[in-house]
Amino acid sequence: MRTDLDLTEVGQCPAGNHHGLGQQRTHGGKLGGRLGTHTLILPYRRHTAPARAAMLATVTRYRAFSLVAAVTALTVGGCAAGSVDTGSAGSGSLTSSSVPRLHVEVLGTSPHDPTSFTQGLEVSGAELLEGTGLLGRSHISARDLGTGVERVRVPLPDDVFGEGLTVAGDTVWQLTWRDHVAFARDRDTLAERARVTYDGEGWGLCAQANRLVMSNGSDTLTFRDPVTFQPVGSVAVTLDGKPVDRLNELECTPDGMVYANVWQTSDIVRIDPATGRVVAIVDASGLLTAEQEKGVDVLNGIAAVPGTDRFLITGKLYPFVFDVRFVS
Ligand SMILES: [Ca+2]
Repeated sequence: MRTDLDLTEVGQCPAGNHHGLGQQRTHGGKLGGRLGTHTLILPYRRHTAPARAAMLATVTRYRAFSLVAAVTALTVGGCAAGSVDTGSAGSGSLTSSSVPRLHVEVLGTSPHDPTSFTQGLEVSGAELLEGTGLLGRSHISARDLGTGVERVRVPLPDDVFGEGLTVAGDTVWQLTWRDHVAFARDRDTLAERARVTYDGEGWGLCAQANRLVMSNGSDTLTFRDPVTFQPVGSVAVTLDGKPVDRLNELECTPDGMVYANVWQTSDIVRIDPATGRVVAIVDASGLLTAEQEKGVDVLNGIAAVPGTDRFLITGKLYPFVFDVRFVS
């Protein structure tokens, strides 16, 4: 149990990008270091009300998180309210007169752990891999596609916030949000084999034939070597010539396209990574009832089903995984 929270930097809205997020202090860049204020507060600000409640539940496990600190966190969280934090799941959407707007045909549903803060979703063989976030609750799991039975679940260190994942060969790469570390894991056991550091934030990840594609919350997709994880290029994503940022969970499909959840919307964009252009927008709103939406965060998590035109999609704290097709 950690008791050494540093609250001295709490109380101001940090300057920065549209998330209003400052740089996370990693205490010399070492994982497992002292838990910094930003580690708690800034992830908190990134998420909508239900997730914030979940995060507070996590945070209060730390004895030093006093009532004063909690109130301060709520205040700091409010800093972003006027910018992009709309406070509700699935609000906002992209518009375009030149790009097709597709819809979701639901073919089936299956249960999803409603405590899983989904950050990465991918089909590998006969299994569905999922990586989740939140401090103290991040994990990676593999479950049978047919039965839904979970075969293995590996927790991340308590002070690491998990993000997207993808399979490359016999390796599963799993990102972390602001810890600047990607975990290389054994595909079968999901056990950690190595760690590689990278610059900036980690959001979504998918694998093409000879490279990985990674998002960081901006409009930039970074291409990485699938073995070394080193960057080999990048592309800026645009819709009608304008940047599309907040690119989140990713999915690479055999036709060379990259699909991306757009954070804080129910839109999924289909991107041509050769040009960065969005070539279609999928409106995935309306999957949950109004009552079900009260308990969830945002849509996030997309996994193509190999050999079909179907995708599995879900969201953070969603009760279901939806088996869908994207249609006109
Ligand atoms: Ca995916």
